[in-house]
Amino acid sequence: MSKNLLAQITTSLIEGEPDETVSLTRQALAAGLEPLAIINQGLTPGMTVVGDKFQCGEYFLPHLIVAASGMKQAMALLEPELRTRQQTVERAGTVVIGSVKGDIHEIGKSLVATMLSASGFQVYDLGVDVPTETFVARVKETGANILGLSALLTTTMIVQREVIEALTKAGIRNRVKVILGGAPVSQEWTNTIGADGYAEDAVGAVELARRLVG
Ligand code: B1M
Repeated sequence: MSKNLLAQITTSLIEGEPDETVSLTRQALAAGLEPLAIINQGLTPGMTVVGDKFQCGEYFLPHLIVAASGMKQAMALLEPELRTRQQTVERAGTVVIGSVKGDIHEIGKSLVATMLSASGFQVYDLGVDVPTETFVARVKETGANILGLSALLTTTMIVQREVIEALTKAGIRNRVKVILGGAPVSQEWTNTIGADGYAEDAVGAVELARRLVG
């Protein structure tokens, strides 16, 4: 019965039924399943399959968005339960992310943030049009090991360089891996400004972040 519920949670994510994911998560909690088991044996395997299908071209952006929304809503139910039981999800790493100063494009950045969070990272999403000094301050405060900088405009890409320079000036550049993304950004630009990695899409960003934190 409980194994069946976990398998159904996995399937609901793969099949893009977020309401079903939430309802099954509720049922699993009511049936006495541990929140960690629901995450590790129900939700996470579902997200992994969705990511794999996206990468091999079987799934597209809307599939990712729907699955990530199901996972996020289910996590919102589980997190208070985890706190009550004083359990913690093992975090893959801590990420500070935002769209750089002057850039108000948020959809792609938010998708990356959601996917990272759904993949076990602790994510601090600072939003859009984030001042360079705010990135530096939040990296310091949170002890993040990844900083994600999104830029959708050729005019705001250059701000990614400014943030890296500000991290160096603040003496914390070697503490954090900087990853870049956004339509005009490329691996070449990443190399030019001395960032640590570039990802073309949200699934790539998760893989990159995992690789960088070992
Ligand atoms: Co704007 N816009 N926009 N826009 N807009 C683009 C980016 C543009 C390419 C459209 C075009 O001309 N064809 C163009 C940029 C040209 C350039 O500089 N090369 C452009 C422009 C010019 C502008 C304005 C200047 C227009 C104007 O006012 N004259 C203005 C600038 C505003 C500003 O930021 N200061 C502007 C405004 C807007 C809206 C506000 C209307 C709106 C944004 C609404 C919002 O986000 N709330 C908007 C939109 C929607 C777009 C397009 C149409 C779609 C962007 C989007 O959401 N894509 C876009 C054209 C396009 O891209 N086809 C365009 C879907 C999203 C899932 O993809 O954001 O690429 P994307 O994210 C992907 C990857 O890039 C990657 O993963 C994501 C998921 O797969 N990724 C990362 C993103 N961030 C990442 C970070 C990572 C890793 C991967 O690690 C940290």
